[in-house]
Amino acid sequence: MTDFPISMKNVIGILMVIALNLRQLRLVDGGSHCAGRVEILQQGSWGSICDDSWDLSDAHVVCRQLGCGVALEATVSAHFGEGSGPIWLDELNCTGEEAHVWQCPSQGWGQHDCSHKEDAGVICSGQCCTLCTGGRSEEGLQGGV
Ligand SMILES: [Ca+2]
Ligand SMILES: [Ca+2]
Repeated sequence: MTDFPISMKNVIGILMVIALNLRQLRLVDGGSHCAGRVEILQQGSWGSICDDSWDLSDAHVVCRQLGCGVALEATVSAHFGEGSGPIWLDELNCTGEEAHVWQCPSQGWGQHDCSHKEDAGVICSGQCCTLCTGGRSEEGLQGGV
């Protein structure tokens, strides 16, 4: 057991990465895991995203993150019903290239001027394209995204 190169510092670093990755994303009340109200698990609470500045670029990041292809529609005004937890993010300004939706510029966790009447949602193209082709060839299907 002398060749065990991971120091305690490394272990703590790894655990912190794991803890950060416990943040989760889901779509609810849309009838499929690829459509619905956007909810993020942060600090142990599922919360929603405000529809201010919510558009297809933001929605694309959500769809890709979930393995659901591309976004067909970014829905606003609680199209999929109102959430009940915190409103975690507002004024999202994704370029569409982010790997995780919480990496997009926003006002910051919990910083918003919204109510759940403004919960953002998304309708994604679905899981088939990603699973069947390995992930990248879904681009172009939607022409002009
Ligand atoms: Ca936006
Ligand atoms: Ca706002």
